[in-house]
Amino acid sequence: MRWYKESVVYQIYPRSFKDSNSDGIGDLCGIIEKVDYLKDLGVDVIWLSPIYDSPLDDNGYDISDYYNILNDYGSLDDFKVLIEKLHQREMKLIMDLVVNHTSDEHPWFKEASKDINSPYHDYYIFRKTKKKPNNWTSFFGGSAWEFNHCTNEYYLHLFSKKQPDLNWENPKVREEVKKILKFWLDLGVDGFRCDVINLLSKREGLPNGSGLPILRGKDHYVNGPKMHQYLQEIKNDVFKNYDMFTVGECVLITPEKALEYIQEGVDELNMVFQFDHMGADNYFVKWFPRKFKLKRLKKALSKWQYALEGKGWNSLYLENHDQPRSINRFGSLTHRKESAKMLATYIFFQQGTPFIYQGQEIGMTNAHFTSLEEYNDVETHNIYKVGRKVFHLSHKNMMKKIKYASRDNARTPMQWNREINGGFSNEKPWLGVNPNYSEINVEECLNDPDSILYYYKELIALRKKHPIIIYGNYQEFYENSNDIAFYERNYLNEKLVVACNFTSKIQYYNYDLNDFKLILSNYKDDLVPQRLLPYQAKVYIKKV
Ligand code: ISL
Ligand code: CA
Repeated sequence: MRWYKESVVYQIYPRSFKDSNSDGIGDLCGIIEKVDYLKDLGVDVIWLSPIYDSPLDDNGYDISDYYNILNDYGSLDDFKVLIEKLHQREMKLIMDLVVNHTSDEHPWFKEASKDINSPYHDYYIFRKTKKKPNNWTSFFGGSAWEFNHCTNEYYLHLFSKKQPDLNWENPKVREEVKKILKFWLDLGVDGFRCDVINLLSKREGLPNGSGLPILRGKDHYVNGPKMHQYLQEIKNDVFKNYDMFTVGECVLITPEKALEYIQEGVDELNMVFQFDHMGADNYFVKWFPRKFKLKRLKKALSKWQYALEGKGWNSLYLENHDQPRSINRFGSLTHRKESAKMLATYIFFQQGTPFIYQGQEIGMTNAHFTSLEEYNDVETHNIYKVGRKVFHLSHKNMMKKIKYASRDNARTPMQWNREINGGFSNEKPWLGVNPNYSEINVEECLNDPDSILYYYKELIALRKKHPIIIYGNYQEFYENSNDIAFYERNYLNEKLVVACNFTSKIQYYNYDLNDFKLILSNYKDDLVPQRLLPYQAKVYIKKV
């Protein structure tokens, strides 16, 4: 057993969590203020989205100094206090590790882009060609190449042009990364969420990709040829010397490929974040939405449950800082509380380590912005331009897409109470607060015994009490239903059953519940065994 399997992780997006010094920006001291809130919720691990020095083109996923904290967020001393406070309470902390690219304002890139003979030039992927070296497109829209006038070359950026990709072929780059890892691990960090980790290795020759200008080139940089060599090296030189875990964000990953990284014994990574279930309401790219179908969500998650069973460990999530809020996507705004609890039940009782994204535990919903200017996210603005210029879509159409899919939907400030700006800050926040903060906030939840927050607390507590929730295997029923999700877990001499209604209508199922005991439901009464009220979730357990 490794402790990460039994943990529940809580993701903090520092800019939007809590502002302690009234500048409208969340910070480390704000997080420190809320450590007891997190402890009380029962989570074991905190994952911090990037807090390193950064010009914030991509809100910190563009790092200009790996050894320092962004001024907005505080100091290294604040960070040490945070770690200490968490460790005192037996909680752990993982950092975001962003090493596929740096900021273009990182000193390495500044040197590299000025001088072809600089030792840092080979830290990045430059090509001296008349035209763009190939037809790859960036994740944020447009070409993945930018011209650098100073050296008369193009450089590769799979994300924004202010995020040049590092050249992992260069052993010096790998040494730098190991140094960074050791620095934070020696400060007491307990692991890393590794950003787009399966993009590190680019195919030699950087050949053209095929298809539409969306993720074009992916065949040549997703799970590239040297991925295992790089990760093995890092594992052997760093990871294996610490009591820590990693979860690798792996775009476009299949369970088979994932196992090559996470299979027990291989342990290049401990878990991956996969994206299959994020396609339940779109055509694989969120800018092409389609109506949510439960069957798609279940099929994707069940596939991972079955494929990793006994071989590797799943990560379980419905939200993060890149995804719109799950109630808007898979639940219902008219049954907000019921559906938030039902979604929590559905995901939490599968096998794997659950990740809660800040605000999910109080049922926060998508942002309420009406103009493009209110959005901050670089992806949102880039995609708007691509949609208008390349695909010739109307402003109205693009705004509709953005309203549904923008990453800012999940980045609005955390709603703590009904005071100004939801108690996040006394000053105007860097990103607009959702006006629904007067109804949806932590304080309101703490005063309501029936709140989503207490339900999460109960879920976490149940997980600690019943090992079957962590270790049981997974068996799905009603897999073709678009209305209900239904699965069993089995472990030693126990059986657990989870039934969830994803509709606003009453649903029935056929399953012999004799001798089962109800251990959880999001409705107090009306617990007729084979019936589910709108968005109801029920969990039963029995000894076998
Ligand atoms: O958010 C996405 C689509 O809207 C994803 O394609 C996302 O860009 C991808 O999952 C990679 O995400 C990670 O790396 C990015 C950063 O912008 C994201 O916030 C991060 O989670 C580049 O570092
Ligand atoms: Ca602040």
